[in-house]
This record gives sequence, structure tokens and C-alpha cells, in this order.
Amino acid sequence: MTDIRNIVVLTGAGISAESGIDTFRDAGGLWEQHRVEDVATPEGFARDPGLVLGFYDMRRAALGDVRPNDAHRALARLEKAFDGKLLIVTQNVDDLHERAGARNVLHMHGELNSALCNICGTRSPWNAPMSADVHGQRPECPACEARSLRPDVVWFGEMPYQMERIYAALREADLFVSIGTSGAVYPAAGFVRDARELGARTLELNLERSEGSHWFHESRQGRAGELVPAWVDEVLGS
Ligand code: BV8
Repeated sequence: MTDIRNIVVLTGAGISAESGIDTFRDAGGLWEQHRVEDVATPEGFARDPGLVLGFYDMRRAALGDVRPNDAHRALARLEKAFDGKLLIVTQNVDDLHERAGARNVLHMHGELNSALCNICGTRSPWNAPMSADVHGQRPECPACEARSLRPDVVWFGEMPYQMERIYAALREADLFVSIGTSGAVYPAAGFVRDARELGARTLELNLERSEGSHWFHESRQGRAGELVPAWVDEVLGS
């Protein structure tokens, strides 16, 4: 690992599973409880904003009950100790990377603790409910006061955030590591191929083989809470 100077890490719901946050596609996961079309598309939001706001209010409130796990902490340790460049790109909308101490985290699918105004487009820090209150009033946008906030989360059919910054990092990467993702959703699922074509080594750390495992130079199966600290020791030990 001595020739590694630039690392891009992609994380998915599997890195937060051991913290008690439901993944999407595992048994009992979020997509078993709700149809994707109903809660993770702009059309679903237009059809029933109350259902969608309630879905994300429930997930935002649940953040208070969970803590980062050994995998989040290991990545924060790597960020502090690694003398090269590290970018953590996460598909997750939870705040566990930051609460573990990571600083350079890119939320390509947005964040639960952020609100987007459908009128003025302002994104604001937000950790309260967005559903209508007992008087039937939805909260006001902090910038324009319109009662038109939506979760600042990238739904299907919407452009993920900071794609140019991600592709710039992939162009420089010596190593691309995917942690806890099923490789089911694009464009994130395509990053391993982009990284490989651009000359990076590619490593997958996941509980089971994913839809993209065959694209990685190496794929290790196991719990993120075990695999990630061990991998970070390898990188720092070199
Ligand atoms: C877009 C919202 C373009 C936030 C989510 C080809 C190219 C480009 C796009 C497409 C394409 N084909 C189809 C598309 C469209 C679509 C797509 O990919 N569809 C899929 C279903 C085929 N993509 C999009 O719409 C994206 N936008 O492409 O825009 C565009 C162009 C021009 C103009 C406008 C737009 C937007 C995608 C974002 C959707 N939003 N979530 C939220 O509610 O949280 S997706 C959702 O699923 C998550 O955000 C996450 O990103 C994604 C994948 O989930 P995972 O994180 O992988 O979780 P999952 O449960 O699936 O897997 C968990 C894994 O962990 C498992 O493998 C499991 O084994 C493992 N695991 C479990 N426990 C552990 C563990 N691993 C380790 N340790 C453990 N303990």
C-alpha cells in the first residue's frame, strides 16, 4: 500500500447498519417498508407530500438514537493519520461520518439534517420535523419564509450533488474503496469502473458480494465494523 497517495472511499447504507440504521435492500430494509416510487421520487412527493415528509421526519428523528460504529471511527482515524489525500463520498444521508470525527465528507445524495426550499432553492441546516404541525402549517423556509421545504435528499431521477468534484477525485485516485453498498444505484454504482479505467486499484468491503463485486480488483466479505478498521490498519501500517 506504500504507493497510495490519493484515496476515494464510497460508503453506502451498509456502513451504518451496525449503528442500527436500516439499509434499503436487506431483509426488513427501508424499501420493504415503503415503495421507492412513493417516498424517494419527486413524483411521489408531489402525489403525497405528507407521506414523504413523515418518512424523512421519522428517519431524521431516529438519528438521535444511533451512534457511529467502528467503521465510521476507523475512516475518521484514517483521515487524521493518512499523509495523502482522502475523500469520503457517501450515499448516506445520516450524519454518522461527521459524528465519528470525519471532516471531508461529500454527501452525494444529500442529508437528513438539511432542508431544501422548493421556492428559493436555499439549502438550510435542519433537524426538526418538516411535516405540518397541529395547526396544519408546514415550517417556513429560513431564507424566504415560504412554507415549501422538502428534504434535502437526492431522489431517483434527480442529479446527485457535486458530481464534478467526485469525478475530479476519481481521476486522481490511486485507490478506490467501496464500503457497504449494493452497487444497485447509479451513478455511484459506476464509480468503480470509472476509477479502474483511470488506473486506480479498487477494493470492495461489504457483508456479501454486491452487484458490482466483479468490477473490483479485490472484494472482501464481512461486517464493516471488522473489515474497515483492519483495512485502515493496513493502509496506515504501510
Ligand atoms: C440520476 C435517497 C441522472 C436518499 C437514494 C444509469 C446511469 C445513471 C442513472 C441511472 C442509470 N440507470 C438507472 C438510473 C436511474 C437511477 C438508478 O440508479 N436506478 C436504479 C434503481 C437502477 N439513478 C438515479 O435516479 C440517480 N440520479 O441518475 O440522475 C440525471 C441526469 C440528468 C438530469 C437529472 C438526473 C439518483 C439516485 C439517488 C437516489 N436516492 N436515496 C435516501 O432516502 O436515503 S438511493 C438509495 O439507494 C441510497 O441513497 C443509496 O445511495 C442507494 C443504494 O443503497 P445502498 O447504500 O447500497 O444500500 P443497500 O441497502 O442497497 O445495500 C446495503 C449494502 O450493505 C448491501 O450490499 C449489504 O450486503 C451491505 N451490508 C449490510 N450490512 C452490512 C453491510 N456491509 C458491511 N457491513 C454490514 N454490517
